[in-house]
Amino acid sequence: MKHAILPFLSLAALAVGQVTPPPIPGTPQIIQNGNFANGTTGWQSSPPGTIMNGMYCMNVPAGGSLGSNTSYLTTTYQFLETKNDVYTLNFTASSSVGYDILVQTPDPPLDPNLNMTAALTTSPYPFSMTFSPANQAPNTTLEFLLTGPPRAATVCIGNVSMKRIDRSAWRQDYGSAIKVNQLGYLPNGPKVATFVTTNIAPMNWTLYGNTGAVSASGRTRPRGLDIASSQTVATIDFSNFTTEGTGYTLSVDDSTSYPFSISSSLYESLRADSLRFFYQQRSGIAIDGNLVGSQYARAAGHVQIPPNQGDVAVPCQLVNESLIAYLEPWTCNYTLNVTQGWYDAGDQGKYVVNGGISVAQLMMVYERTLYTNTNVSSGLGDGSLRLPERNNGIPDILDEARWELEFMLKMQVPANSTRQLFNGSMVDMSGMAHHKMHDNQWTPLPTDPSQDPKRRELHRPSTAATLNLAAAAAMAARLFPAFDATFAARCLAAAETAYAAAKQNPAILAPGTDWDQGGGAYNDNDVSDEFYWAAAELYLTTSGQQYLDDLKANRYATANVSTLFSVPSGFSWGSVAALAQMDLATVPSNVSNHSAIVQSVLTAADMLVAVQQNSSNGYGVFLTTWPWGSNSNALNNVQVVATAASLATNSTAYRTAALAGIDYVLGRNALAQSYIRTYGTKNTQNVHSRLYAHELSDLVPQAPPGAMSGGANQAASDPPADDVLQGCAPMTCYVDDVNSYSTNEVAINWGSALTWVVSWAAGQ
Ligand SMILES: *[C@@H]1O[C@H](CO)[C@@H](O)[C@H](O)[C@H]1NC(C)=O
Ligand SMILES: *[C@@H]1O[C@H](CO)[C@@H](O)[C@H](O)[C@H]1NC(C)=O
Ligand SMILES: *[C@@H]1O[C@H](CO)[C@@H](O)[C@H](O)[C@H]1NC(C)=O
Ligand SMILES: *[C@@H]1O[C@H](CO)[C@@H](O)[C@H](O)[C@H]1NC(C)=O
Ligand SMILES: *[C@@H]1O[C@H](CO)[C@@H](O)[C@H](O)[C@H]1NC(C)=O
Ligand SMILES: *[C@@H]1O[C@H](CO)[C@@H](O)[C@H](O)[C@H]1NC(C)=O
Ligand SMILES: *[C@@H]1O[C@H](CO)[C@@H](O)[C@H](O)[C@H]1NC(C)=O
Ligand SMILES: *[C@@H]1O[C@H](CO)[C@@H](O)[C@H](O)[C@H]1NC(C)=O
Ligand SMILES: *[C@@H]1O[C@H](CO)[C@@H](O)[C@H](O)[C@H]1NC(C)=O
Ligand SMILES: *[C@@H]1O[C@H](CO)[C@@H](O)[C@H](O)[C@H]1NC(C)=O
Ligand SMILES: *[C@@H]1O[C@H](CO)[C@@H](O)[C@H](O)[C@H]1NC(C)=O
Ligand SMILES: CC(=O)N[C@H]1CO[C@H](CO)[C@@H](O)[C@@H]1O
Ligand SMILES: [Ca+2]
Ligand SMILES: [Ca+2]
Repeated sequence: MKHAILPFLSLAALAVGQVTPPPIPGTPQIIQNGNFANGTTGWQSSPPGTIMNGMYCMNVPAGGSLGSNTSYLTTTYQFLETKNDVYTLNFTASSSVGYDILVQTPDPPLDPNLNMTAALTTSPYPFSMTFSPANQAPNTTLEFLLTGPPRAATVCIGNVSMKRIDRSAWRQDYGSAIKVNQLGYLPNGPKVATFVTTNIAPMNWTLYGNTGAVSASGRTRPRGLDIASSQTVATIDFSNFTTEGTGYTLSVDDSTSYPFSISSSLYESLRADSLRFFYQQRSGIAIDGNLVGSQYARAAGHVQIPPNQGDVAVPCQLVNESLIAYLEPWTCNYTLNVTQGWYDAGDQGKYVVNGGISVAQLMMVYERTLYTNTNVSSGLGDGSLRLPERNNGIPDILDEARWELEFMLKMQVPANSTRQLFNGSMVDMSGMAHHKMHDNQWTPLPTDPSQDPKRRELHRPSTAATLNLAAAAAMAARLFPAFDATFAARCLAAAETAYAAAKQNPAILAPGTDWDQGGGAYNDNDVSDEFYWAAAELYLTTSGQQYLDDLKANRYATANVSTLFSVPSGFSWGSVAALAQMDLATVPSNVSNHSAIVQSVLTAADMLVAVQQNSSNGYGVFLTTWPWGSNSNALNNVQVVATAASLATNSTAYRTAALAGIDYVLGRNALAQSYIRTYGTKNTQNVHSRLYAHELSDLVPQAPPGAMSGGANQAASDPPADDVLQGCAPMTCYVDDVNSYSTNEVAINWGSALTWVVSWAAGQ
């Protein structure tokens, strides 16, 4: 029995019990002539049947096994099933001999989206089955697989009805009109809230302590229209109030904020919890319930114990699949052991490109402690995190980073391997890194990683992945020598080999067409920034002249600041020049134009502070657009401003701006939404993740404390978003629904932005 379908089985159990799920109203009927009022139109069966008392009845011969199709009833027309939508199927059925049948919506060669058993009894029983398709199925049918009664049976089926979930009653929840950082504020930091009001005159605000006593009061500052939310707002600045405490609330008129703290240890638990997300995303190791809670304990994922097919000997894509991805039949003739690493996001694929920025940000958290007066042992050192490697003599944050690095190293194409197809030619790709590895089709939500039965496949090497490996491994090579010289040397060799291979093959790009067969594309047409980053990290580690020459010849060396730092949208997995620039500015080296590099960080930060202070920005967020995963873009901009604080003489201004920029993800936003699990009164509940799809199945938990959702997406598109977010203002394009992968997924590169920022803030 595959645990991958456990949630379905549990629903099937519901169906055969005396309980039916709550009714789902409305939406168009998918099944034509489901009550057989028009005879057998739209239906076909074996053996042929007749309509009796409004039901389609067949004399099914004895024998055969569940799921085989010698006897069946099926629709003759095809219909669409949308990936990650929710459907309910109702039907009434009886059999003169009690036995189990299988109900499917088949879509070969993919697994059926609906695959549930129904236990037939002699009296007609009303079945109701709710399911959420794993894969897009444009042309599926509904099939009752009737083979298998112990004796010949008369089976009757009637009132067949299937509809999409009806979300017409959904309303956006804007939360309290007074938007605060629901975790709270640092005593010596800025304390600003945003109040949604149509009143254009200043109003009185009051800060109450947890006993209800007045702690402070003042006047709001009307700000006019906040463009990104289409809300008229005023701000409340209570920065001067510094008394630590819990349960503070702000009030204006009859509006009251959610409670928050003022505490000098405000970000300490979030620093640790943000890293716990990475531990719980680990592949290839059992997750220890003693460390993170028994509800999160799980077996090692993808270690080739059935039903897993990976990740110990993973082949390249089959040519019929790669033809769709690359328009040519690429494959390879080796397998790789690519265990370990972190699952990328809500899925269980592993991507070198996205792994690169994520592991780099974790290493930057550590490296920062070497060059600022911050002590790694507070919060990040050995024994500080809930990891299996605590107390092994190595800083825990580096232990976590190493889990991903080990995976990335394994994704490198072996030396002297056979040439591989690219653009019609056979190319030597030795030393490059495979772009990604993942299932060959999507699995349902939830799926336990150890129970994923799909074929795992390596996808074509890419220049971008190769440079991500080079950059991340080069960083590791300078951070690990004190703890594990052998590992550091292995990283350096891999980084240099990868860099040389990328120069040999500078334009093997990951195409946008390589998506939706069980994984995302992570396509990127500009790899100059990846070259710039890899050269920078290799130079900082080795002082090699070749890397410095390449760095200076790279077009990013002379690019303007907004290009280098992706201002104002924020750097991201595909735009990584900012990572290079921040490391060149902060890690000691002999780079000749060091002061110009430092100045570029300060200039980028000034541009971001200007965005924050713009009169149309009522929330103090470092964004003007809301792309997919916008919370990470906002936090990556905080990283730039916070880095400026360590480089500037007027560091207080940058520090204040960066701290205020964090408030956005913790609730100072148009929806008063804390996007971080368990932090804040109105925090995200239903992240899109196969590990944490509690909304679909009680058998799995909600996401753990510190997991951050991607957040508002002005181009949101997924089944819930398409239904409920039409015409939304960018900052409000968010729906806390497990199926909203475009607004509510979790991802390692978003978690790493959070980790960097809150690790910095915890030290303020
Ligand atoms: C299924 O049956 C329930 C209970 O009668 C009803 O409320 C619901 O609307 C039905 N759904 C469909 C898709 O027919
Ligand atoms: C009934 O089925 C016939 C074909 O068998 C079709 O022509 C007709 O339109 C159907 N009527 C309804 C009401 O669906
Ligand atoms: C029955 O199953 C066989 C083998 O799986 C398949 O080739 C055939 O098309 C199926 N027939 C129907 C009517 O579904
Ligand atoms: C469908 O369900 C049957 C019965 O539980 C099971 O044997 C079969 O493996 C399932 N098929 C898939 C593709 O999961
Ligand atoms: C189908 O549903 C209708 C309306 O609820 C009901 O009157 C009828 O008895 C049902 N037919 C069967 C065969 O269950
Ligand atoms: C606002 O506060 C001021 C000073 O505390 C007070 O004089 C005034 O009456 C208040 N206004 C309102 C509308 O409560
Ligand atoms: C905070 O206090 C300082 C010094 O008393 C004062 O200049 C400033 O206006 C106050 N700021 C706010 C927002 O009240
Ligand atoms: C891959 O193909 C090359 C060239 O045909 C051959 O020499 C090599 O042995 C093959 N490797 C494997 C693992 O099959
Ligand atoms: C695969 O890699 C893991 C982790 O490095 C290792 O424990 C395991 O032995 C390897 N398996 C094989 C077959 O090489
Ligand atoms: C690759 O080939 C070179 C010669 O072409 C040889 O020196 C080297 O040992 C080979 N490396 C591996 C890992 O087989
Ligand atoms: C920091 O000081 C520089 C130089 O005086 C100035 O240009 C910049 O705007 C200041 N930045 C902030 C955030 O105040
Ligand atoms: C074979 C077949 O029925 N193909 C259809 C699948 O669905 C798409 C989109 O709905 C149709 O355009 C095809 O004709
Ligand atoms: Ca450790
Ligand atoms: Ca790029």
